[in-house]
Amino acid sequence: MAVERTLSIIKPDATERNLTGAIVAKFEESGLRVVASKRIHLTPAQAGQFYAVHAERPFYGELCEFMASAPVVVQVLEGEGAIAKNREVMGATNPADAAPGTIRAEFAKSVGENSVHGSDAPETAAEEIAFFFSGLELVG
Ligand code: RTP
Ligand code: MG
Repeated sequence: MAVERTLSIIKPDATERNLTGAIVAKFEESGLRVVASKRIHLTPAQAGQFYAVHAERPFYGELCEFMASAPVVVQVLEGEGAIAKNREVMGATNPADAAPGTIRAEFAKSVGENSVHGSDAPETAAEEIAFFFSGLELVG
């Protein structure tokens, strides 16, 4: 399988509860490598731009408000099949459905406040990485 890069966000519910290290440990234990990382506080407009694909969904307003409610940690993860591997480590969107041992099973508070984001395909991964990082900030 090819080496890929994917965009990860540790969401406000997790940064607020000091779970950044525990979540990064899960990524690293799975074999993913952190090749870029920064802590930022999104504005509601920036969150809205990032999640524009969900603009028509009923939870969009709530999602943008939540993502701007506290700092997030945005990271680029690299590894063999990184996009699928990251989503496996995250677990299902709704923590009630997430497999035991996954980040969302262990840490997520609800389907909305679910601790992490991960890109879902190579095209979205490339777009999402470029949204947050310049090429100079990616250090393999
Ligand atoms: P993400 O994009 O954050 O990695 O999560 P995902 O692919 O598992 O889920 P997606 O369907 O893309 O939804 C994006 C985020 O919107 C929030 N959400 N809230 N209240 C709700 O019913 C609901 N559904 C989704 C979650 O924060 C989800 O991760
Ligand atoms: Mg998604």
